[in-house]
Amino acid sequence: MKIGITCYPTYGGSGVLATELGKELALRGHEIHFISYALPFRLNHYVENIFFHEVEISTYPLFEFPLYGLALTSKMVEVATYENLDLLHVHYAIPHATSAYMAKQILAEKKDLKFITTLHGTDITLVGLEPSFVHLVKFSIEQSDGVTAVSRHLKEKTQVNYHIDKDIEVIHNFVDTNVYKRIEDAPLRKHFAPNGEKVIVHTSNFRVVKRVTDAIRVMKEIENEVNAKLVLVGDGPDRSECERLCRELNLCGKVIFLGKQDALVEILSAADLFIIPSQSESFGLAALEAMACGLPVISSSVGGLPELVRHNETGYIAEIGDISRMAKYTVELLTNEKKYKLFSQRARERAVNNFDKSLIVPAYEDYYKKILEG
Ligand code: GMT
Repeated sequence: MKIGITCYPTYGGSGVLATELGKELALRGHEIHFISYALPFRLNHYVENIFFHEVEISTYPLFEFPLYGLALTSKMVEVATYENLDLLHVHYAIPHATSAYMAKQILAEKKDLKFITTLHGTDITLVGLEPSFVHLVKFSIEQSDGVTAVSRHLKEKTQVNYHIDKDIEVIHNFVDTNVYKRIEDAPLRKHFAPNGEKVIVHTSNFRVVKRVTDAIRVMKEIENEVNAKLVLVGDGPDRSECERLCRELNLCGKVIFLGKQDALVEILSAADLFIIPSQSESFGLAALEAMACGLPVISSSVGGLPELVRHNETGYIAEIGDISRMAKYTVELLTNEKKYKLFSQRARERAVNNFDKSLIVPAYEDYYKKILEG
């Protein structure tokens, strides 16, 4: 198939998933055309069958705001026509699904361009619900030839919040468990924990919904019970507040801010536990990547996280903001070696047996075929 993929190219789960999907589809012989305003950051080496088309946004004195959605539509029309695309697969509804709908209409007389929209999270649970977007999001989802959601929870939220009874296919996030696997005796460990400390890790884009400050408060609560370090990977709007909180709680020596990093497997391999205390999380790709590296997960109970984390098997789940419970679970896992080993092994197994790319990518291929066959 010749598939156009549109996603946000910067840090974020939807862009990561879209890029990894495109790379895997290309390896399986499909021709993939990424259409976005910049090269997706995980597309960092040449892959046969992958092409990139940059959306250029012209500035003009009358345009006080960049017209990205329209420029994207134009580029989609161009690529679909000249590369003879079979379908467009857009990740994150706003504005990608709307641009795809417009491209489809523009091309209607020449070809029946199918488009599939994958819903990822805040496009549905947060931004999409804003009065300035809600009608557009509902319309664009309803007009999509196919819609997938990354969890059962997100599917239900979409149907209820937008009063949509369209069929939505649930296709969970995936990970390449051959790449995401623990490096034994990871060299980074001695940098994070030179005195044999336990290492807790969190990766995110530091938006307020991620509640990174909860991870720091958990650190404070366990301070006297476990000798541990907290490694924070990523950057975003809440980072300054997190750094301020560390100073206030006198945790500066125990919390390491790494900022944005590419070497995730190396970092995860140097850690013992992953923490994801989010207020909203449609699936939790970051937690899946950690589980694939053998890390048990302490998570909040929101969204699709319970579809990934098995309470008392591969980690523990607590209510949003329940710092004491998260701290109790953290201590439990970091002080009980037998339990830790079992959880770690089960976390890896769950990633391999349920969310490996070899299981999920064919589900996308089958869905493409179903939509193309109408
Ligand atoms: O935060 C978002 O909604 C945006 C999105 C992204 O681009 O980072 O993240 C979402 O998509 C991921 C991939 O499907 C999911 O694993 C994340 O759980 C989800 N984030 C949220 O729902 C907050």
